[in-house]
Amino acid sequence: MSLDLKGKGINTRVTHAGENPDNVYGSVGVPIYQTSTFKFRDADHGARCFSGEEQGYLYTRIGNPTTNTFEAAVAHLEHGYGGIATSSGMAAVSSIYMTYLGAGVHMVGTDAVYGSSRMVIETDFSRFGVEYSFVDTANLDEVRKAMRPNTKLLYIETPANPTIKLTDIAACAEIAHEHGALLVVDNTFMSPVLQNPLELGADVVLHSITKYINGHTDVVGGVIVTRTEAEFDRIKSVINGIGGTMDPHQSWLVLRGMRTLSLRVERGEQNAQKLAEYLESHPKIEWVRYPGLVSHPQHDLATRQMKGYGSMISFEVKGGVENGKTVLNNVKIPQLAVSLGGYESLIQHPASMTHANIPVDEREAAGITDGLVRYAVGTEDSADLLADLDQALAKI
Ligand code: LCS
Repeated sequence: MSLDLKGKGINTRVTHAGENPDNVYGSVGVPIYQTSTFKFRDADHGARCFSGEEQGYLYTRIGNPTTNTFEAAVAHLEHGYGGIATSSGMAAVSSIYMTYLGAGVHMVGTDAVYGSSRMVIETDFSRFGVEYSFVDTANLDEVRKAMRPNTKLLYIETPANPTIKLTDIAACAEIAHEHGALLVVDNTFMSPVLQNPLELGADVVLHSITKYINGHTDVVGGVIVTRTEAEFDRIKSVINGIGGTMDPHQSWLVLRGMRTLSLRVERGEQNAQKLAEYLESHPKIEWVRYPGLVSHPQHDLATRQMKGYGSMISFEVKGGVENGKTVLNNVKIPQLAVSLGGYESLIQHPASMTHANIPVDEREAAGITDGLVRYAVGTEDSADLLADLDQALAKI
């Protein structure tokens, strides 16, 4: 018997969502169905499974019990119809583009999205005649102005990587729907614990589960959750064909990591708030961007649409790139690496790393300046993180 999670708190839901009792041996842990294919009882059974007349697993690119358990868990946490796990976050992003875009179809996107989410449109999808406008979606007038009669997709990332600018999800859902377009939200920075875009009117939500959902810096993966069955069927059919599926072992690892999601998110946020306040009061810091600071220009929107402020901070050290490098080279606890959302703190320089594939003028127009440092705050002790940053800043 599965537990009824209706009305339960987020910690209970993260712990038990998608629980899949093993009816054969009664294992509490989810088994790994490490198989590429499934056998049929007889020819008619195979035909019925393929026609959809009977439910059954056919082939792991199309469905696998371990992966389905993970998909059901995330769909539950995002309050959606169904989940589709993918081999990477970019497989999720590209499959959504593949589903909704085509020759002569236009999309509007957040200008400061993760570098590759923008790069694949500008250099690859454009080759197939896709039209696009990347604008500052924090400014709703810019979003409205960018919409065209052939706009089918409004694609936003909030908070955006790495500017930590926010976009109003409910307002964008209204704008998209008025124009007959769909709203897709990359919810990677918040995880399903801190923000649920489908509840705010979005049609599709996606995550790079490489980040918070897995949380242990040992798996690359993605997941898509749709609000309706119709959108689920459209995207699922593209992924089945294109083949960006998550494999069963990957799904098992991610489920294992996900069970501590709410604990990690809570701890990371407590640490981030303290670090952001410390940075804000430090004389060598030019500016700090963190949604939990009252000085964040969209602090009110953060409080309205998010259930917490997350653990991503961006800041600029006075004196520009050279002084920023001194901090990157002298911190001892955060490792100098791209990615985020793991249990450990990481620090990086977007202009030369995660966003280096965006042309300089576009990158700067999107607010990703040369001096911006991104700090992904982990679950260490805040006193240790503060002392470490303090000694690094003292080296300037
Ligand atoms: N969406 C967001 C918001 C991301 O931050 C990333 C990766 C992706 C999608 C793509 O996911 P992946 O295919 O890597 O699982 N962001 C990275 C970052 O900021 N540093 O390294 C990767």
